Amino acid sequence: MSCVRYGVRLSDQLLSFRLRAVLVCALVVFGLGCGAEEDGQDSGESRAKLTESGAFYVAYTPSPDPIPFNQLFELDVEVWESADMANAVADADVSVEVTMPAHGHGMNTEPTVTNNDDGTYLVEGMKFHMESQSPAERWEIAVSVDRDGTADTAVFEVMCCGQ
Ligand SMILES: [Cu+2]
Repeated sequence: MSCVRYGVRLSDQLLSFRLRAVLVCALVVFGLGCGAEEDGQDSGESRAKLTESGAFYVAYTPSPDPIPFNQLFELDVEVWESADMANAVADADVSVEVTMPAHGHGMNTEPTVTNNDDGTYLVEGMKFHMESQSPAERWEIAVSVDRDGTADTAVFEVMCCGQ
């Protein structure tokens, strides 16, 4: 909005045609830039977030990174009490459920989770056997954390594969 107001004010000052053309180009470029940024946020594949009820903060790092298509990969999952990452949660039960919601299926492998007793959890046996042709065909990695009766889940959206 401020861009538009600014443009109108400048044209009121009877700028030369050439200068106005440059200004319009700049506005177009600026607008496209903003749009691309918003698209990026919409389809953003955050690797760290609060669980749905805010009980934990979960982050993951795949290995290899980026995740390869149709090959086994691992996740290094880290769990904290809150987003400030001050206190690691080392004594939780962590489980992972992976689905491709658009197709109503999961993986063909059964991942295992090993507690490293330091707030990190190793997930082995992951494999994405289908590629995401569009954001609708994303995979979702639901990481569930259960500690002392407090259970909460963070769902990560992942496009398969590469980039
Ligand atoms: Cu599928």
